Amino acid sequence: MLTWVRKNLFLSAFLFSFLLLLAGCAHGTESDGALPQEESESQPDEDDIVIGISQVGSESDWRMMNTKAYMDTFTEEKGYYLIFEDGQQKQENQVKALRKFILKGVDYIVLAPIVETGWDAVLKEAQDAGIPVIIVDRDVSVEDESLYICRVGSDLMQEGRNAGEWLADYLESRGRRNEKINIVTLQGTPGSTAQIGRTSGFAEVMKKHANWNMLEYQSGDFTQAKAYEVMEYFLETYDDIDVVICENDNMAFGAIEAIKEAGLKLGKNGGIIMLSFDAVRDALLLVQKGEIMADFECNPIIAPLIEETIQKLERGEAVEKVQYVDETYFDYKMDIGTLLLDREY
Ligand code: GZL
Repeated sequence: MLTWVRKNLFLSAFLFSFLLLLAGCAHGTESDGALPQEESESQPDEDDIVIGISQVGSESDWRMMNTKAYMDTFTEEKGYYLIFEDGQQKQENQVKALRKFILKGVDYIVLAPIVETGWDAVLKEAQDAGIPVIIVDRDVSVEDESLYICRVGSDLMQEGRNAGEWLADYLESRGRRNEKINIVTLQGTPGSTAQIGRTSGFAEVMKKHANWNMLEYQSGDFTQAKAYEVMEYFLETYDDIDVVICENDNMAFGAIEAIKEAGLKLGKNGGIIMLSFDAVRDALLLVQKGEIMADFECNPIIAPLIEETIQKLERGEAVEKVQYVDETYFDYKMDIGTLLLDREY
């Protein structure tokens, strides 16, 4: 596991520096805390479409893939001038970024909101400035839904339902339909759509199974380090955990590390049943090993659908208020090796 962690730390560091390099192709300054980037001297060409993207942060493998897709899609060669701002997991940084985009008079604002609430005022400022806002990835909860044009992302509640239905089928197949099942959940960032949706979607299915017992919910904030600490606490507190739900793969990596250090087993032969969300490459390798029993995909490559939406708006065409990307799931019974061959992330 240590080698695995070292390999992945190297890979993540490489990925992060690669993205920093890539981000250099975009324009803009990191919000406080990250490496400062020079404001680009270049100005948009007359007919460039100027897009301001406010990203949540760089908290997970999923987020890195999501950011890379923006860089790969909104290129200068294709007539885009991209101003990318990393929110560093802080809403105030994202609000600052949106005000910067408004001042610059961008053509579109693309916002990946870290949490659902607290956006009404700044979205009203964008509307008053005549700048269309596209909400991406997670959702916002605002009084007036005309404050944004549309949302492009995942049906996060359905992902939670899918996980619950998969667990019900699995337990049935193992003759454990009526057995008492003790569950703990490592939740994502509190108040984020991914946390709200996955938690409530799974809870909807749990209502149909009186023998399922949710011992506790704790936030791992979508990070591996926090999840490791939370899983250590769960293992010290409960001695009969049957199922661990991790609301993203990076938290599953941390939870698995803590479970292994406690000398406990994972997997179908009497081990802890680990369910996760995102289905990034490193997690699918753990599905292949049977350490994650099932992983519910959250497609990070939403940039192409956002570009399609912007092109429609440029042509004056109407767009759907909510557009979901296609998603599936992977489990221990599947031939993950073959599936990985042509997978983008
Ligand atoms: C889901 C996205 C979540 C991912 C996490 O749409 O917002 O944020 O599941 C990421 O990996 O941190």
